[in-house]
Amino acid sequence: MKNKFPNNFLWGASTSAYQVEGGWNQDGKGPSIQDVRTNIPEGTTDFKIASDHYNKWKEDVALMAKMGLKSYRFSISWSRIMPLGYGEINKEGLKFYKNLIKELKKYNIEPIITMYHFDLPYGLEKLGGWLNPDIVQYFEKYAETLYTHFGEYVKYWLTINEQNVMILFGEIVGIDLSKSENKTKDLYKINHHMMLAQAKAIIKCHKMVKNGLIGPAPNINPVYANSNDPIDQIAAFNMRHFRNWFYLDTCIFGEYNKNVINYLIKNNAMFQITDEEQKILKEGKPDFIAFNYYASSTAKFTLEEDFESIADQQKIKSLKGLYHQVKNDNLPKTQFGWEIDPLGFRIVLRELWDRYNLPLMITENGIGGSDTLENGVVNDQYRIDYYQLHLAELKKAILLDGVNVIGYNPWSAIDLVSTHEGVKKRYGFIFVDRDEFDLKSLKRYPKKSFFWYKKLITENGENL
Ligand code: BGP
Repeated sequence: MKNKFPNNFLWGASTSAYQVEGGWNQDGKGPSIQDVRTNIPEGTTDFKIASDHYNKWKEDVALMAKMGLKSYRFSISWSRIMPLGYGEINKEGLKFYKNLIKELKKYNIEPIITMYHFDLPYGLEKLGGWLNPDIVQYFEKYAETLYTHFGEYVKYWLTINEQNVMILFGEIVGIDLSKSENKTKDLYKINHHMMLAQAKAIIKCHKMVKNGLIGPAPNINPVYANSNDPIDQIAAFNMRHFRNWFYLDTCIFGEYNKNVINYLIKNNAMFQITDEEQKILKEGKPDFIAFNYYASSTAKFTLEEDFESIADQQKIKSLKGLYHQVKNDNLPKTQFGWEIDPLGFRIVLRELWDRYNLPLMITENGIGGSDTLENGVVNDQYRIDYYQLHLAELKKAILLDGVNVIGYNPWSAIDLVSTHEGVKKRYGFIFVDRDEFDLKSLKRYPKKSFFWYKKLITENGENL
C-alpha cells in the first residue's frame, strides 16, 4: 500500500511515571503503592530509580524530538502532586510536570497525559484504597488540580490506564484483596469506584479544559473461539464482555454491561448503584477511546473451577461456566511468551469502531525483549519486525476499513522497568544503560528501532 496516514496523525510513544521516573522520594514526593511494594519478583529491580527520567527529563525529551515524535504519552504520579493523595499539594511536583510539558511543546510534541497508571498514593491505600468510596472525590480533586495547572497546555487526557487489567489481574499491579471475604464483590466495587472517578474526571475536564479531549485507556484484546463448536462461541462472547466491553460500555453508554451484571447477581457479588451515581455515569461521556494492544485471546467453554496462571497481563484466566482462556497455537510468541497477533490488531480496531463509533487512539503496543548494548549499538531488528507487521494492519484499518484513528503511541519511548520482570524485559526505542541492580552509567543510546521509527514518521507511514 502506498498511501499515507492521515495528516496530523499523532506518531508518538508512551511511558508511565512509576516505571520510568525514579526520584521516588525526591522533592517532596509521597510514596505510592509501587514504592512500598514488597512482592517484587526475585532477581528483578524495584521502581525506585527506574530510568532516572526524573533527573534526565530534558535529555530524554531532546531524544524524543530527535526521533521525530509528534506526541508523548506519559502519566502523572499522583503522589508527586499530592504526597498523600489528598490535601496538601507539592509545588515541586507541579513544577516538574509543567517543565516537562513546556519542553515537549517547545519541540511541537503533543503531551498526552494519563492521570493514573497503577501507582496509587500510599496515603490513600492506608485509607482503604479503591475500595473506600471516598476515593471518588479524592480523584476528582486530583483531576481538578491537574486541569487547573496543566489544562492550558494539554489537549489530550486519559483517565485510568488499564482499569480492566487491574480488575482482572489486580495483584500484579498493586490491588491486594487477600483479606477480603467476598473477593468478587469487592473487586467490582473497586471497579465501580473507578468508573465513578473516571466519569467525574471527564465531566470536570469538559468544564475546565477549553478544547480538552478525554478518554479511558483499557487494554483491549480481540477474543477468538477455540473451535467452531457453538459452545466455544458462547465462551468467546462471554470473555469479550468480561474482558473488554464491560469497561467500555459503562464509560461510553453510561450503563453497566448486562452480561457481567447478570453474573454478579447470580454469584452474590452485586454492588450497589444509587440514582445519583447512575446520573454521573450517564453524564461523563468520553471524546475518544484510547486503548493498549499487545495480543489476542482465545477462549473455550468450561465447567471447571475458576483458575488463573502466569503472573502477567496476558495470563490465562478462567471463569467457571463462562470461559476458559487457552493458548493459540497459530500464533508465534515473544521471548517472554506473549502471543504476537498483528491481524488481531486490525480486528480489534474494527470492533471498537463498529461498537462505539468514537475516534481511537493507541496508547500502547510493543514487544518486550532483553536487548544488549554492543559497541554503542543496540540491534533490535525483532522490534522493527513487530512494529512493521502491526502498523501495516493499522494502516489497513484506517485506509481500507475506514476506522478513525488519531494516534499511535507505542510502548515505550525509552527503556523502563517492566511491571513484573524488572529491567531485563525492555521495550524502548532508546536503550538505558543499567542492569537490574547495577545502575551503571544510565546513559541513553538510540536503538536501531529509533532510526527506523524516525524514518517512518517522516514518511507518515507511506512505505509500510
Ligand atoms: C501494560 C501496562 C504497562 C506496561 C506494559 C508491558 O499492561 O500498561 O505499564 O508495563 O503492559 O507490560 P510488562 O511491563 O509487564 O511487560
